[in-house]
Amino acid sequence: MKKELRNIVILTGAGISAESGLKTFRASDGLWEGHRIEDVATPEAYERNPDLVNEFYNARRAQLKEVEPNAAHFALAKLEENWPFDVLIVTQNVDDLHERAGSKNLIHMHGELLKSRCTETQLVTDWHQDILPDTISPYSKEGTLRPHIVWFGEMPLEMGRIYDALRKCDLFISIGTSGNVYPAAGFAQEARRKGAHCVELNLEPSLNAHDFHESVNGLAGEIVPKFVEGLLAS
Ligand code: BJW
Repeated sequence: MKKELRNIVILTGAGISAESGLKTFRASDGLWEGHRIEDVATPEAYERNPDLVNEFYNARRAQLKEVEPNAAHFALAKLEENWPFDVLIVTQNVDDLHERAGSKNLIHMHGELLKSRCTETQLVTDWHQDILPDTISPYSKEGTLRPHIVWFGEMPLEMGRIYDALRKCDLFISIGTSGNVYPAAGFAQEARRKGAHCVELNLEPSLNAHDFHESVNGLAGEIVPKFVEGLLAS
């Protein structure tokens, strides 16, 4: 790394939460086991069978109470606290482990398990219990509540702010994501085009590993704290 590093953008995916006990999506024992992805992660599937989709997210919401952030989440919070310039975490994860570890500057681009959205007004509210067939929206007479989750074919959240940060960052780090899902899988290319140094920290090379200047393969709980220590010492 030659140029001076100031602003950092970090993309995280399911792999960062794996050592906390949350399943990833595309491992052989992944989250979609028992559910075809198109049965649970599209707006059409939700219209067809809201109960199935709600059950899937109710179970994952309940599981959040049983897991804790791991060393990788804590290392990123430490980086944000001690780095003299901007650190933005853009997570594809819908869990709340980054915030529980202490990260503050955080975008959940695929939504949050602990929020629900009114189907009429699109208003978002904190939601910690199950969403049931008769759960009515507090915001409208007609509306129901749906999980505040970005499904395939829907626009990820806060894209303007994310691309702005990607264009201004000097270092882009991708952690625990397979590079299967866009637009997140295109972030490294965008940051690199604007001159950022790009690093991948993942168990195995992702589909877009060629977009990175540097790759470290291993468990996030081990390689992320080590990488952060190196940055803070630089
Ligand atoms: C470890 C580890 C350890 C394990 N330590 N590492 C054709 C071409 C290009 C794009 C498209 C296309 N057709 C359609 C599209 C767009 C589509 C898309 O990308 N489809 C692909 C399947 C091709 N994308 C969209 O639709 C997105 N919206 C969009 O593009 O909007 C634009 C637009 C919209 C409308 C009109 C016009 C334009 C929306 C995407 C929404 C994704 N939603 C999901 C589910 C919801 C959240 C939830 O239920 O939790 O988000 S899908 C799922 O995949 C989830 C994840 O956030 C996302 C990414 O997965 P992730 O995190 O990478 O997990 P894995 O399992 O894949 O990988 C884990 C990695 O960790 C692995 O590499 C392991 O090795 C590693 N690992 N243990 C370190 N301990």
